[in-house]
Amino acid sequence: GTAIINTASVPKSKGLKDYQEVYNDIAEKVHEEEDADDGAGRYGLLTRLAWHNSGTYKKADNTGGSFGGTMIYKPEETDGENAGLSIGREFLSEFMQKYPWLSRGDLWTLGGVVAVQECGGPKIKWRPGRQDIDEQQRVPENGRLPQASRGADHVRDVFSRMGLTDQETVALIGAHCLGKCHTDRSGYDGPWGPSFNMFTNDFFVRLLQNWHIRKWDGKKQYEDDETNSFMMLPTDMALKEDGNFIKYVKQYAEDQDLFFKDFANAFSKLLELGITFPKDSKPLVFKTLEEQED
Ligand code: ZEM
Repeated sequence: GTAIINTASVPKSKGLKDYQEVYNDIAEKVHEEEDADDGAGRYGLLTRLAWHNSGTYKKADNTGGSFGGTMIYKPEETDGENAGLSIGREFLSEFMQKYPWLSRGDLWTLGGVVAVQECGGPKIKWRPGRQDIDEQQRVPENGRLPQASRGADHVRDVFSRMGLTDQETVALIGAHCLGKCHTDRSGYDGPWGPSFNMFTNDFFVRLLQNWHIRKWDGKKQYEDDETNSFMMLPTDMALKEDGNFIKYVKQYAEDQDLFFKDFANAFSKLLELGITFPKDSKPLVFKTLEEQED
């Protein structure tokens, strides 16, 4: 078949100022809803939306990824792994009305950038220009997103299919510092730690502590020995059991600056998988709301 080329293109009149305005609108709404989801707010939800929008990418044929904003179409929309993400799309939909020149892929990935930066995470370089795919074509099939019940080989298969390295894989999964699992979405339950609305390296610090299988009638998940209040997914625990993944887990547990730097690079890359940007396109870096206060 013919190779798919997804060429980014930005409306001529739009630049950093316009995208910062959208960023600010999303950020204000995020801060208004700090109490949502029992105090988790919207950080986790919007980060996961940006990730699942991008994480269908397949390097071998350049299909999937964030370019087309295809998550509103079946079968991607009803992929079990995307359960609950309609809440995130709904949260952002008013900005689709307000900024009709912005594509879904741009809006959903920008939402992830806002979420990470507004809860203390690193600056995420971001480029605009994704184009809505409006026909129900080129919608990725189910089965591309990782399944939490599986092991290290599965995690490596999924992330290497996207063209990502072990180091990038581990860095990205550090986003599990944010938000939580919902029994009515994934069937898993609870947050990974106590500071689930702050971006930190806490996921790695906790992962290295001691865990046991939780006794409950839900899916197999882990519970911390110390307080029995936090969780790990089987795929999280697999990072600890794999000879190569564990190296990065230890590095990130020890060095939050290194984690922030590697996460920022890997997350930017994830959000751009499969997209051809114009040669002269410069990544945008947004100010947080706090940085814009007088
Ligand atoms: Zn997650 N993730 N994830 N993840 N994820 C959940 C929640 C969140 C996996 C997974 O199965 C699950 C990455 C990688 C992987 C976030 C970000 C990122 C949940 C719970 C599951 C089951 C969903 C629910 O019930 O609401 C697996 C198997 C992964 C790889 C092996 C990567 C990479 C991420 C970002 C870069 C975030 C922020 C959440 C919290 C969502 C929320 O609503 O609070």
